[in-house]
Amino acid sequence: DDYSPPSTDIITLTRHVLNDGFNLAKSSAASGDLTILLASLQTTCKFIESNVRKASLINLIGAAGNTNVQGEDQKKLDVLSNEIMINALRASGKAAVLVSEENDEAIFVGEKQSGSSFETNKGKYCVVFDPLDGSSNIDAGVNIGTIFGIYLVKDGSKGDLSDVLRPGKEMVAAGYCMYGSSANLVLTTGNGVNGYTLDNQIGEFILTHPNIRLPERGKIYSINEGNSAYYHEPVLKYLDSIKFPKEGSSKKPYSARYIGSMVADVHRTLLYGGIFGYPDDKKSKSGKLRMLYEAFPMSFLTEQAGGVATTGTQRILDIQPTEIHQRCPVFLGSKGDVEDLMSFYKQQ
Ligand code: P6P
Repeated sequence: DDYSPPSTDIITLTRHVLNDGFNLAKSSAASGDLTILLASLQTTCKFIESNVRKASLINLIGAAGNTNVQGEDQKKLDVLSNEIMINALRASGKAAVLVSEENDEAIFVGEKQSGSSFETNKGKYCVVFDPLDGSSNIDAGVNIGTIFGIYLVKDGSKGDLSDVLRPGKEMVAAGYCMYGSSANLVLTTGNGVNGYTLDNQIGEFILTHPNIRLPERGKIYSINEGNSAYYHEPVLKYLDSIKFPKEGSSKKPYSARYIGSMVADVHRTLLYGGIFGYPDDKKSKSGKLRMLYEAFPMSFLTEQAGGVATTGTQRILDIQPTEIHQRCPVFLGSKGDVEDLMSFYKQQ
């Protein structure tokens, strides 16, 4: 019969990061600081998940009345998630600099906070994050998520802006937590990509998707074609090539899947393959997605899962940011598909 006894060897995220050969940044491997930082991030995700889960029940839906640095209406869940994340990361004692999509300026941990009675310890990690990406979808019950990237402060640095204005390839860890039918946390510390599912009964993220690898090619493209009128030539030619395969070629047209929530679109791309894109166009000169806390973490995950992440002409992780909220064009996904896209830029 197909009964299999419940596993008694539960691999939680914390155990997996601690013991299972994760390639932690050397200095942190000894002290376990990254593990403690990731533990505080997990707590944040559990907190946010529980609020997202019951949002409409406790009337959290709807604008909180103020707007964020992006000029978008801040939903109450945004505000809550941002505060939870900042407080948890400060309290971890492992952070030096925080950059949030919801805050105009970077936060330097360890400085006396106005109104707070306690001095928080400063750590050696910088966390850049979008506490609740895709929040415009909250009211419709569409999957949303938390995205984060982690840098080790530069040697000798006490933690300043230059520690976060660095190419994504200098990140030591990155991940997201998607709040959907279950809460899925997907993480890399530079040694592959692993997925964990939150078991609400025991409050632990359990390893459910070990060593996620992108297929060489997929059959799905994910892009907001409502922007087609503004697209540059290479994008239009690429889309044409996958929607109307050349006569006689064995290729079939790709399927279109666009959720409009980056975490959900990237999660599906990592698991099923294909290509996700938010290109620059005649209306948005640098595209829409934020470099530090959307493009970099998702590109790091994509490369660690065997995929490619490009602006169309440049590897995203190589870009040197100059401003914490700057945007960049994004194409990421299966190697074969993204390289096809890049070939249309090369023909320019
Ligand atoms: P559009 C959500 O607001 C978001 O920041 C990302 O999560 C998502 O990929 C993108 O914007 C969707 O943008 O213009 O297609 O609605």
